[in-house]
Amino acid sequence: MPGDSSVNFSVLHRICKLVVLLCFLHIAVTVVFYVRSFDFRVAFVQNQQSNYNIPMFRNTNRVVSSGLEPAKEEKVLEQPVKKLEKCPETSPLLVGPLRVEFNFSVDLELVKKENPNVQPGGRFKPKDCEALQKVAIIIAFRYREEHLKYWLHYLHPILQRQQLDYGVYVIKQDGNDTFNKCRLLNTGYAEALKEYDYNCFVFNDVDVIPMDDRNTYKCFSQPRHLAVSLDKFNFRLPYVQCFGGATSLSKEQYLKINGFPNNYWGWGGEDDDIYNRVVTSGMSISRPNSEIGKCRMIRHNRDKLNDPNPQRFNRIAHTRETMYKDGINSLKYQVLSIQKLDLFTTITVDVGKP
Ligand code: UDH
Ligand code: NGS
Repeated sequence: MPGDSSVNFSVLHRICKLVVLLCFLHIAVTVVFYVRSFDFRVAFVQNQQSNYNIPMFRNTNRVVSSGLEPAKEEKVLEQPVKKLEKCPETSPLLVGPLRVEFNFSVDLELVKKENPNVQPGGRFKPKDCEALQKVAIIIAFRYREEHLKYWLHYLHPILQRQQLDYGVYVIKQDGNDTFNKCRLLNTGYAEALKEYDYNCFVFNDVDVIPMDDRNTYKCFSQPRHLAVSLDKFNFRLPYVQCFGGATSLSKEQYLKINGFPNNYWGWGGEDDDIYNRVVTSGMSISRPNSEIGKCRMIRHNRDKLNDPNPQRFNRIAHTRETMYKDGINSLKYQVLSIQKLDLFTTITVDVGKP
């Protein structure tokens, strides 16, 4: 019958349609599963290829939001922390002799812009290699803001080129009593160590600027005198025991001499006492040559509250007897404030009275 055959045909047509639909569905499901398993395999291969163990990956929660709905937390697998190679013994970034002048005024905002890699508190470490030393630079300070600006302007670029992992600490004596440079330097040593595992300490007068970036602000096998040829002494060492202006001591060397004397109030002699400590401890002074060791000192008048200390000659005559009683092991101070500024950390301290 013609009616029957048309019914049969329509049924057949529907069955065919269903089969085609099922086929599409099957293909779609297969594709979805295939793509998912592909993602997983890529992730697995990446993990296998990495040299690092799972703890090196930090699984952090990143907040993502389209801006229209509340931020959601999304798990993001961070890149592995790359182990950097050690920096070379001599930095390839050094340029040698530098022009150092003090006939312009320094804008610290500009210094900050020119040194974008310096972190708050005056901290820096090279990005491409692991620094050989962790250096805390300590400056004893009071009423020398203009000098400090020059120091920051010149030193930050030099220290970065020297590929050091460094921090700058300006230790400011509070109040109006006689200046005590060594108590401030000892305080700087103690406070810097609370913040980071420094293994080298540079003690730099705020008005002394190196004129050659090959004069590396790091530590050597013997305590180092860095400011060896100052312009004010016609680029000569004024006397062989001279150990002032800028020096570096490793943590070990500093502890071996029991740090610096705490009882020199006012100007003079404290650097000679440190020299005596070094020699008494069986160490010697290391120095760069007089070309590399050239430095400029900012000319200035004698500071108020830092008159020559009349007791200094008597004190340096007795370093040997006093050095193990008076030093970092007997240091007393009170921190009044710590400020992390853009280009340095400033610590204001009460170091007591004479
Ligand atoms: N310092 C201060 N404020 C002071 C005194 C000293 O910040 O009031 C710091 C500063 O880092 C300075 C360092 O301590 O660079 C050494 O100071 P100093 O007085 O021992 O040495 P400086 O060579 O001056 O700077 C010596 C007196 C120069 C008199 C020159 C007269 N023409
Ligand atoms: C010596 C001082 C040192 C001082 C050096 C340079 O005489 O503390 O001169 O001084 N020693 C004594 O007084 C015992 S300077 O010309 O840089 O002001 O560092």
